[in-house]
Amino acid sequence: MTNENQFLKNKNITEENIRFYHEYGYLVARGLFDPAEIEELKRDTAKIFRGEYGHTEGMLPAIENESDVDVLKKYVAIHFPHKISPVIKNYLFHQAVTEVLTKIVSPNLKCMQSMLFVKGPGKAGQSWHQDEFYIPTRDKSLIGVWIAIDDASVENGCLWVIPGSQKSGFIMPRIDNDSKEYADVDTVDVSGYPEEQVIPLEAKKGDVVFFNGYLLHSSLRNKTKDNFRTALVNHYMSAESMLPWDQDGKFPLTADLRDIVLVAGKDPYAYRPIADVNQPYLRPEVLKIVKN
Ligand SMILES: O=C(O)CCC(=O)C(=O)O
Repeated sequence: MTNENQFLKNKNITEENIRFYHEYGYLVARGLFDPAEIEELKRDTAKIFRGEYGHTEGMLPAIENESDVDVLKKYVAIHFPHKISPVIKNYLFHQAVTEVLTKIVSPNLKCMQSMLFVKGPGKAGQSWHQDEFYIPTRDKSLIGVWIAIDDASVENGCLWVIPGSQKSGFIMPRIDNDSKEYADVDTVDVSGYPEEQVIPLEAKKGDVVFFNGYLLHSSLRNKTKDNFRTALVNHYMSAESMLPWDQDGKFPLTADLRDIVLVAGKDPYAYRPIADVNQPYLRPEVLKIVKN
């Protein structure tokens, strides 16, 4: 995709960017996080997986003098790191990110999920999916904010997207996955899309990809020998929409899961208390089918 409107200019979102987002379902902001912010996130990643914010089930005991690389090699990702790390929590409110989100999602904005991928050498990618399959909003406002903490290339497993695939506005059925590229046992079948419409979004550390909750996306296995592909992905939606999210059956279905962080504007449901039900957990290396 050669359309320049996919890129923010000077970190500011323009009318052309907004139109591009609605047409194609994603935007790229080069260098939205500065080197000091990336360094802070990098240090925090090691701290989280070393268990310095507390033990998360499945974390292996720290070995004396173990290097960060050796620690991080053992994991794929942690979900909800913002629940334990004040650094990650703080970055949910990143000003330049919020600026973009309030223009393309809503002036009233809430975050319900963070995920920190380390994806070391050899680790599998995520099969084709739409995030609203997992996190259903009422107004199709879900958006992923994918922050590159390391350079992400085709070789180490960057994001792939199908621009415009969000436009159908429906959730596509899933079939068995037999590709070794992916950790998942199922996937959306994307063979109906022309090959040239399926594109990688390579990124340098500090770049941010914004993508719509209906956009088909995936990532391949990290095929490098010594290269991590660290990325923080935070998910946001309009505060106006309720969030009937049962976490793939983990919690009883409620009309509106209130385990959210209000990031901008007003919360129309502020009369209902905020919940704290999600706990950080390690992403397993192989993922099971979660829904039919
Ligand atoms: O970063 C990746 O490898 C996949 C991220 C993803 O699929 C998501 O955030 O929904």
